[in-house]
Parts: sequence; structure tokens; C-alpha cells
Amino acid sequence: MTTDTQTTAEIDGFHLVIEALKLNGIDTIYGLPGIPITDLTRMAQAEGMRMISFRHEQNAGNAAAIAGFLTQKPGICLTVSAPGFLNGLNALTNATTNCFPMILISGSSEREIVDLQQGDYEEMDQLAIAKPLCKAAYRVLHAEDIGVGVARAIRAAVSGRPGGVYLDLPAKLFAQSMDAEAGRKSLIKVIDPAPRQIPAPDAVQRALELLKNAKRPLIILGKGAAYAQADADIRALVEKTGIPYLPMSMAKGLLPDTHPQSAAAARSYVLPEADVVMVIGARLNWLLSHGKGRTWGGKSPKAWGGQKFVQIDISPQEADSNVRIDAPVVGDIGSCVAAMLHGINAAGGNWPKPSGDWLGAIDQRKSTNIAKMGETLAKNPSPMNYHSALNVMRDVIKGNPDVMLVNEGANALDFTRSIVDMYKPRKRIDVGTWGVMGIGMGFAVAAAVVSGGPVIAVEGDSAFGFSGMEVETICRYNLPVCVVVFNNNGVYKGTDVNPTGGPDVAPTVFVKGARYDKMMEAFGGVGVHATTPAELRAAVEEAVRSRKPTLINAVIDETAGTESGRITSLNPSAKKK
Ligand code: OXT
Ligand code: ADP
Ligand code: MG
Repeated sequence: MTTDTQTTAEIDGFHLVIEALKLNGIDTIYGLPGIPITDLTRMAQAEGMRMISFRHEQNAGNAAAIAGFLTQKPGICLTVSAPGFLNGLNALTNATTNCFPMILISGSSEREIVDLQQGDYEEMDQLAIAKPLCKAAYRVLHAEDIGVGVARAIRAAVSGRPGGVYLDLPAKLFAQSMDAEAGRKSLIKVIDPAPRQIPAPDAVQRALELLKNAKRPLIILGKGAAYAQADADIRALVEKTGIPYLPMSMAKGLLPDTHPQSAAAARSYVLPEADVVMVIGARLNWLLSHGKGRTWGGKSPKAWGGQKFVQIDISPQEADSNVRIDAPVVGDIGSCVAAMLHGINAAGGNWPKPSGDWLGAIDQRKSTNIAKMGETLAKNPSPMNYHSALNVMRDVIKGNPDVMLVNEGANALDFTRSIVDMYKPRKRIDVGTWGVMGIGMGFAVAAAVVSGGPVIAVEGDSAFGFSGMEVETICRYNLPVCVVVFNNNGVYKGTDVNPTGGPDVAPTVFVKGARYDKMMEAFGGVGVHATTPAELRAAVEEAVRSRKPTLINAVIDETAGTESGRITSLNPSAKKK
């Protein structure tokens, strides 16, 4: 559709922003309208962009962030000034922490008034606030700079280590007009926004030597490896070397979790026992116990376990962040893995496979753990527990490997991660580096928008509450999202009591027997109350088949969870003991 401003010789700031995004292949905006960006949302839609309007900016921001992860193009979140900006900022910061490319575009108030602090409508120095919390932040004051501003934001978001970028667009900018031809000429189509970064040959050689001489090698695949979309080469590297691998949560499915070389079911055995560990697109942060301490066989909580590390990462500063990296390979994962493969292929049949002792010991641990899990999954207690409910989800994903799985909670997260096998890359998206609650519905919306296929969100009842109002968004856009709320009446458990005997319930406890399914029904979606695995199975299968917005209130034994799921030990009182 063409609007007035485009048929005259003038073009305004609104249309320059839209055209700059479209020129760079960006076709979707996740946001929430209001002063000064309401018209921008209308015009974007009129110009053929998909405008997904949310109920809270944090959820729009999370949607943009995960769209960035899934597509390698920056996801766009659009917010109003001050409060809307701050709501979106949470997601922008989380995106930066997780290395997801995203641009938060926010309208802002009048610069002259903001800078003199004269009390403008929604006054805030947004650029200054955003700057320390994201990868880069820019402000555009003149229409003729919109092209440069958008181009810089795109490059900053996707090049090198991806991250969140803030783009500040003051209200006055949108109404500025300029000559249409000059305006369009000022726009920039970014050439090669995420240039390949080829690793140095000697760095690759050093890494290959270390691996070749390893007795008990291990590969760890992180979400950077999933992001890189170098799936075939990563699989070839793993299979040609024969090295067992551990997938981090969002790298599950990069190779199918049922792959014989997966050591996921022997995690606590392989980490301390490995002698050379090649980390591909993962940081040695808290999720990997900082690469040291007892998890890695260290003699004390901070002691080095003796492993040598190869680290493949695009960020040259990542190496040595926690332990010594003996062979850093700096570059984009696609190029690094291709270079490693080249070296391995050059060795022909001489590339040594890991010893039978090492592989045999891992297989033994795996079989024991898998058998143990099989026994637990086979039980059918009443009420359902995490295992009996997740046994259903495991089968559904196995039967529908293209379904996107969103996951958040504590027990609802940790049990899902270890029980539900993933079969394809980038199908599992979750709480990420911060373990943040609230990504659920934003991620689910974007997963449905980006993939065009069904999405299942396994949500703790607390986790769901952070973004639950977006079930209206899911219904409004008729998205094929099935939310399964694991309802155990609270955070971790529903059984805590107020020690004073007073009328307030314990801080971790919710309304007992709540019916989250009614929320979905309120907006025209399908609500199901499931109290048995059979009811749950029927409802999830029907949701995937029908593609109707669905919320299943899955009743879980309120005594079944543990404090903080698998990370109980991070609570200060556990540390004190
Ligand atoms: O080797 P061992 O024997 O150890 O066994 C391991 C594997 O070998 C084995 N395994 C298998 N066995 C058999 N077969 C297969 N296939 C298999 N695969 C694995 O299983 C075990 C476990 O394997 P895993 O998971 O790989 O290993 P492990 O040791 O757990 O790994 C360590 C970690 C650290 C990598 C892993 O635990 C991990 O990724 N953890 C992430 C944890 C996380 O991020 N948690 C979320 C945060 S918790 C907390 O902060 C919450 N809050 C506070 C809050 C937050 N977060 N955000 C905001 C904005 N505000 C507040 C809140 C409010 S959680 C929460 C809500 C909770 O309540 P809900 O109602 O939502 O949820 P419920 O708990 O359900 O009630
Ligand atoms: P996980 O949580 O799965 O362990 P992290 O988020 O900690 O993963 O680590 C991801 C790592 O991947 C980051 O250090 C980031 O720099 C790196 N990374 C992201 N994209 C690429 C890429 N295309 N090439 C190389 N490294 C990348
Ligand atoms: Mg719960």
C-alpha cells in the first residue's frame, strides 16, 4: 500500500525507518504502540511489514531476541518512551547476555526538554541508560541519518559476537520530511553484515594437535554452535573424530539427542574424567561450573581439574575468562569447524579415534542412567509428577521433531531438559544464560511466527505468570501455540507453609488448584484441564494436529519438585551448610 507521503516528492522519518528496515530484509516488528510510535506501527503494517503487537514490551523484546537467534537477522522490538523503553530494556539486556542479535527501537521525548530536565511527557535520557546494558547504542536526530543509524544498528547486532543494540528515535524525527529521492538514496543496504571470521591456521593446527593426543577427549556444544547454522559440518566434526559430546541446553538437537556419541546421560562422569575438552560456542560460565572445581574433578571448589581446553569462539576475549585455554580458535564457528574438518580430512585414515576404554566407560554410565530414567518414566503415579507428564511430552516431540519447544521454570525446566530428547537443531529455546523467567510467551509467539509451525511451551506455573497475558496475543494472531502449564501450585513446590501460622500463605505458594486453562478460553482458545498422562497426551496431540491456540493446565503433584530444581546448591543457605 502506498501512502500520501510517498507519492509526493517528500518522505518523512516514519517511512524512512520502515524503508531502511525493509531494504535490509527485515519484515517483522514485535512491539507495543503508543506515543510517539503508534503511527509507525500502523504505517509499517500498511507497508507490508508484519507488526506483532504485544500486551507488554518485555514479551515483545523477548520475541525479537529469539527471532534473532533463530534467523541470524536482528529481531526488532519497538517501544514507546521511558516506561515502554524500560520494559523492553530487560529483554535487550537478556539478549546481549545470551549473544542474541536484536535491536530495540524506542521512541523518545524531546531532546531539548529531556536534556534540561524540564519534565517532558515520559522524560528519560534513554540512550544513556541503555548504553551500559547492551552491545551498542545510537541516536538519530535527523531524517537524513536514518539510513546510517539503522545500518550501524544492524552491523552491531549481528557482527562478531551477536548482541542487543539500542536505537533511540526521538519523536520529532518521525515527523521530519526531506526530499524523497535524497532520502531513499541515504538508506544503506548493509553488505555482508556478519562477515566470516577465518581462524588463523596455526591456531587450528594447535587445536588439532591437542585433540589428536587426547586420551579422553570431549566436545561441548553451546548455543553459539546452534546459532551459527553450521549444522552439517558440526555433525561431521563430531562423527569423524568419534569424540563424545555434551550439548548445552539450547544446543540439544544440533545432533539428535539419541546420537550414540551423546554423553548427556553421563554428564557428571565425562566432565571430571575428560583430559581434553573442545568447547564450541559455549562459555565456561556458571552453567559449566566455570570449567573448574569439583564438577571437573578439582580437589576443592575452585581448583582446576587438570583438563586442557580448546575453545572455538568468535570473541577473542572469551578465552581464559575462567580457566586457561590451551588452544583458542577465534573465528566464526562455520569457518572454524570447516578448518578443523579440513585438517582432520587431510589426516585421512590416520586420525585417531578415542580409546575403547573411554567410550566404553561412558556407554556404561549412559546405559545405567538411561535405564534408571526409563524405570522412573514408566511409573504412573496419581497425581502426575514431572516424570509421568514429561514422558508424554517426550513421545510427542519424538513423533513431531519439527515442533519448537519453549521451556521455562525450575523443575519444569530441568526435568524437561534431561527427559525430552530433541532431534533437530534450534528447536529448543529456553531461559538461557541468566535462567530468566518470563521468556515463555514472547519466545512462543516468535517461534510460531518465524517457523510457521506448531510450538509447545512447557511452563512452570510461576514461570508462565511472568508473560501469561500474552495468551491473548497468541489467540489474536491465531498462532499454533500449545502452552502446557505444569501446575504444582507454586514456585518449586506448593507445600510451603507460613511458619507464623498467620493468614498469608508462604511466599512460594500460589492459589491451589488454579485453572490456567480458563485464561486461554477467555480469548477464544482451547483450554484443557489434564490430571492424567492420558488426558495430557490426548490434549497435546490434538493441539499439534489442530494448530489451535491451546493451554493445558497439567496438574502436577505439589510435593514433587525440589528447591530451584537442579541448582539447589546455588541458594545461599545450601552454600552455608
Ligand atoms: O550425570 P548425572 O548423574 O548428574 O545426571 C545428569 C545427566 O547425566 C542425566 N541425563 C540423562 N539421564 C538419562 N537419559 C538422558 N537422556 C539424560 N540426559 C541427562 O540427568 C542429570 C541432569 O542432566 P543435566 O540437566 O544435563 O545436568 P545438570 O547437572 O543439571 O546440569 C547443570 C546445569 C547447570 C547445566 C543445568 O542444571 C542447567 O542448565 N540449569 C539451568 C537452571 C536454570 O537456569 N534454572 C532457572 C532458574 S531457577 C530460579 O532462579 C527461578 N526463579 C527465580 C527468578 C528467575 N529465575 N527469573 C526472574 C525474572 N525472577 C525470578 C523463579 C521465580 S525458577 C522460578 C520459578 C520456578 O517455579 P515454576 O512454577 O516455574 O517451576 P517449578 O519448579 O516446576 O515449580
Ligand atoms: P551456552 O549457554 O549454550 O553454554 P553461551 O551463550 O554461554 O552458550 O555461549 C555462546 C558463545 O558462542 C559465546 O561465547 C559467543 O561469543 C559464541 N558465538 C555466538 N555466535 C557465534 C558464531 N557465529 N561463531 C563463533 N562463536 C559464536
Ligand atoms: Mg511450579
